[in-house]
Amino acid sequence: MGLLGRIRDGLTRTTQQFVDRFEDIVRRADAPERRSRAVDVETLEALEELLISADVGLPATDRIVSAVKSRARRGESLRDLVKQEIRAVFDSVAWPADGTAPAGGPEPRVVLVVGVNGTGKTTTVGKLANLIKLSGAKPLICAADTFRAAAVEQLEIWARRADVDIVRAREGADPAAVVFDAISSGKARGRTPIIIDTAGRIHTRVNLMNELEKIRRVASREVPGAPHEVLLVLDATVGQNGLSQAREFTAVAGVNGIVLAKLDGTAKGGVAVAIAHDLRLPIRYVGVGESIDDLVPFSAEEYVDALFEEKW
Ligand SMILES: Nc1nc2c(ncn2[C@@H]2O[C@H](COP(=O)(O)OP(=O)(O)OP(=O)(O)O)[C@@H](O)[C@H]2O)c(=O)[nH]1
Ligand SMILES: [Mg+2]
Repeated sequence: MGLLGRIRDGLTRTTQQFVDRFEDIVRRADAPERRSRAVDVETLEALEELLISADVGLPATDRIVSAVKSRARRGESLRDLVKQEIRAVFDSVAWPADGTAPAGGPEPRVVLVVGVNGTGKTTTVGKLANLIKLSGAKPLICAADTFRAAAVEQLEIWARRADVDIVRAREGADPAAVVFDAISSGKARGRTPIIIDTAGRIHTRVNLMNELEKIRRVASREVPGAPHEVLLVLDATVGQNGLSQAREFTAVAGVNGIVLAKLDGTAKGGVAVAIAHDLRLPIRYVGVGESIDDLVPFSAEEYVDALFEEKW
């Protein structure tokens, strides 16, 4: 099942409310007798309010509403205009075919997973290892959360479930040293990518953020261009707060992709649009549950369909 089905599957009642309200707006605006006219002010306001309430954020909402205003000239349906505009936001930050693209480049690839406490990092590492293994690669998990003893055990359970190798830290060890071990082990055993789980950290705590810098330094010494992917895991249920976290992490840890976890538990899925629009970062995966197969590669097309299509 694709992203579309998975999001619909995990739907909360509030997401249904969003869809219902959107349907009300477009049904009126796209009625045959109104279709060739400019969208009226009440409709624009209702749309604006709906997008803000879904956490699309002001800048992206302004862009979408402005595009809709030009309808009279284009004669398109309001539904299509909104969908096209959001697609364009996502497409403008999709990964370019350069050295950051998943295929090719120096090996092992290094994927660093970062974020504040409890957003879903460890779970994401487990699910991602599974997803990558199913695609035929041989990933290795690195347990660089040396902060909590239970963190390594939690990750070992995921490694067993996904049936992938894990390099673990001794409790209290330097996380950068564990990353070094994991990359060495990956080279020796022919494993790629190395997926690194890190401790949760508040983005405003300087010493913890410095630790990430050290991990990056060690990785870049071992493999050119590493870490190739720095995935920031955001909890979709915290909405706009995720944007300020993302700004801090991007500045210090060089985040170049987002995992939007817990999308199954929120009506605020619009935050994905705000992330792409305001931060210019691509959403790479979405988490839609707590099981091993509950991580789905992000597709702008399916995401927009899930949010804005009436057929459920
Ligand atoms: N519903 C749902 N729950 C999720 C998802 N991803 C993670 N969780 C749950 O969120 C909780 C925290 O997940 P972890 O993976 O331990 O989060 P973490 O970021 O590693 O936490 P720390 O290491 O303590 O910072 C767990 O109960 C997970 O099962 C998701 O996509 N959907
Ligand atoms: Mg964790």
